[in-house]
Amino acid sequence: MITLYINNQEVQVPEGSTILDAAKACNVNIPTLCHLENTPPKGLCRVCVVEVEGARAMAAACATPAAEGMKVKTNTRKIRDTRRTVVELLLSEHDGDCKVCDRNDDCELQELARELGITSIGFEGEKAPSKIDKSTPALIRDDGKCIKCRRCVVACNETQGVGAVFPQGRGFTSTISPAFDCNLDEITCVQCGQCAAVCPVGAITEHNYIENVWNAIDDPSKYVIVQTAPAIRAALGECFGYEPGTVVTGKMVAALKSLGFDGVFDTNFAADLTIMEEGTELLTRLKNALVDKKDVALPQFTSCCPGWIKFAEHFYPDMLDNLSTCKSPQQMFGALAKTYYAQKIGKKPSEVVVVSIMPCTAKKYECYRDEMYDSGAKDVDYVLTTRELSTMVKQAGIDFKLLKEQKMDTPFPESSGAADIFANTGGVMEAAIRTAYEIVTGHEVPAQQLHIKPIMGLGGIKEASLKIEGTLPEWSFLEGVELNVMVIHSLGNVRKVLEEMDISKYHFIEVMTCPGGCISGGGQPRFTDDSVRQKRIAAIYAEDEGKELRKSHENPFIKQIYDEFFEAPLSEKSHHLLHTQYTK
Ligand code: HC1
Ligand code: SF4
Repeated sequence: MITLYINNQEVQVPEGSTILDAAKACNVNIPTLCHLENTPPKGLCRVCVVEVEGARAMAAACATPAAEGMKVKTNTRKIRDTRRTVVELLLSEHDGDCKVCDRNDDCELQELARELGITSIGFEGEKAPSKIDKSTPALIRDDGKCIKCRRCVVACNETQGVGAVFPQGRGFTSTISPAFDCNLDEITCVQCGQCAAVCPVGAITEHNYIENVWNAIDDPSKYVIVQTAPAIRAALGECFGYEPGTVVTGKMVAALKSLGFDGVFDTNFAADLTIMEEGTELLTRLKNALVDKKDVALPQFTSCCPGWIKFAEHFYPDMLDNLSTCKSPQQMFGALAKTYYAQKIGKKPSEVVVVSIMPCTAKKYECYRDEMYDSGAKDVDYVLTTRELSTMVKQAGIDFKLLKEQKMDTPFPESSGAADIFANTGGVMEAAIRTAYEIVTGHEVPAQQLHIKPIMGLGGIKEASLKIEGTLPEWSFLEGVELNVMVIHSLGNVRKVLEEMDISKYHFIEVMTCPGGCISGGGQPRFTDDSVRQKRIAAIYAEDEGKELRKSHENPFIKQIYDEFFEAPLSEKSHHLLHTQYTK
């Protein structure tokens, strides 16, 4: 350990720590606009300058190693003046108007200018060129607002292994953008929005559909329903001052009803449906491979994450047969809403508008895919992020904290704990195993044994082996089989697995594009670091553990929908509405 002094406060940190780490360890805030945790320091923005006793020049705290006996000052007049100059220079070339910016009141640059007491800008700078790219349904990029901090470059290249954006050109005309001045829809961008999640300003934001949704709500000829993804409930509260990891399901439902939606439903119901379909698909693939000796694509990969689907299409098209044919829960819900539910309420698919609240920007892209019109109309009409929902609530003047909790509407009022845990890495796999194990053995898994510890938590590549014993006669081909499963999150880790590992021994692999899974999707409240991720994940597991229904196949409304509509998993009707095939 190293002992050093920050503002005369003694602090101990492990070897290899930076001054920024040491300050954090003793709760001293040093501002930074470029640093991202778990990534190498960049020292680009120079906002984190500090004075180190005996050093000739000020040091960037994010890039300076902590040393034994070091004496650091983080808030002298010289430091404040320097930071003010740095921020004024950034503002002088920033082509943004806070009043009309999507990030107004949620902008790190604006916040820093306020903290530093900047009331005028002492420099007349050349403005960076403003090119606005609205080419994708997921994201909007504005070069003019970019402060070249390169957080998005790190998120896209290192975390996601995509490499869609990087520095181009030099001087004032330099940009952080796709190569050859392309738009995002012309390159391999998977529209995950991790760039937008880490952008400190309004240079990359979600493509906003709030006005479209208000218009639909105001249109008397439309019946507008909304579904909420598993991860929203553990994060939305942050937009209204709650601590990360506060579950606000009941208030969220009440807010959506106040906004004027005709029906408020849970994507979690469709997550339970996904488990019925995807679990049955896995067992069918295993039977075809082990009993009928057919040439079957194994391991089966989960398919609920649209960023992952797009990544596979761009980079690993030979793996597409390995993807489950299940649509994502979002899209299953849309297809169900415009058929089964529309029939129940006597409406045509075209009269029903389906809005999704998702933690994810790629979901905006997913609903426009050609495969997603199986109801006879666009199955999901508009996708709003958690952040956009909070904006709508604020626009409507609703005091979120004062709302009385309400329940989701029928005919999909309940979902299982297995559906809750879709929100975090490892959850889809655990949910699938809960159901598959009981189908195959007929034995109930006791509540204390439902979690599969090796695939929980923030590890990027996790695995487990589960020995199947005591099968029912029809599943005897699985007796004694070790079911090998893997769970991966962040596409950079997926690339590592697919490039460097032999995956032939695995039967089922879960992939989630974003770090930690949907709980830190590109549309969640900013700023998400590992401590926030852990709190949201803990909240989701607590939801699951607090439920009586913890397995998808036990959900009585799932049983009802198979009785009334689909007949059985993988039936002809379910193939038509709930499944699709991705082709090269
Ligand atoms: Fe997700 Fe999913 S879990 S992909 O992370 O399978 O976005 O929350 O809605 O569709 O259910 C996202 C979350 C979400 C789908 C489900
Ligand atoms: Fe890269 Fe994802 Fe941003 Fe596209 S959306 S530029 S893939 S981080």
